[in-house]
Amino acid sequence: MTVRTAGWKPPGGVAQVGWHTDRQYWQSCSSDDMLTAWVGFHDVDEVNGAVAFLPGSHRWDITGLDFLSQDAAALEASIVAQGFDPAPFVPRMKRGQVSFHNCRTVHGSSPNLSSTPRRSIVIHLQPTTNHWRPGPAHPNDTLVPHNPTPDYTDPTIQPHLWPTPQ
Ligand SMILES: O=C(O)CCC(=O)C(=O)O
Repeated sequence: MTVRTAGWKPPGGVAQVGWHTDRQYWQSCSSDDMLTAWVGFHDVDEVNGAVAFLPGSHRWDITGLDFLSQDAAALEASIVAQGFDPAPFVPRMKRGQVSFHNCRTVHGSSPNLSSTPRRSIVIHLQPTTNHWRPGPAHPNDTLVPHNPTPDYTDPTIQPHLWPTPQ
């Protein structure tokens, strides 16, 4: 588990987070079964940029989808062309509530159209089998010991939340 401050979404309708999966940023992890826990410090909804999810997308084969594209309409068209549903689910959440998403779930968030910042924190969870592999570094890699490569097992940084199944 790694805690990482994430969300400072200023008011004014500028910042948005485009569709993406967290897996695409965690290339240096061996596991496909990581989770993100997202916690808002405010009530969130469509107005102040709640995180939106594409239901079931953790099961999609996304190799044909270009999440780095700046063209949202083209990306949506390619989602449809692959036979997937681009209709998002936007959970309205009270401050302090937690949402969990699989690292392969496609998600993003819209601009904050309210008059106050939207702040949040994210917690990254990994199975104990996860280990470093060569790949583009993630900021989490700077938080963990290196022995000599990033070591995702240090319980000081990565506490166990659930015992390893016997
Ligand atoms: O906080 C947001 O608006 C987006 C968060 C997100 O995409 C993530 O933590 O993976």
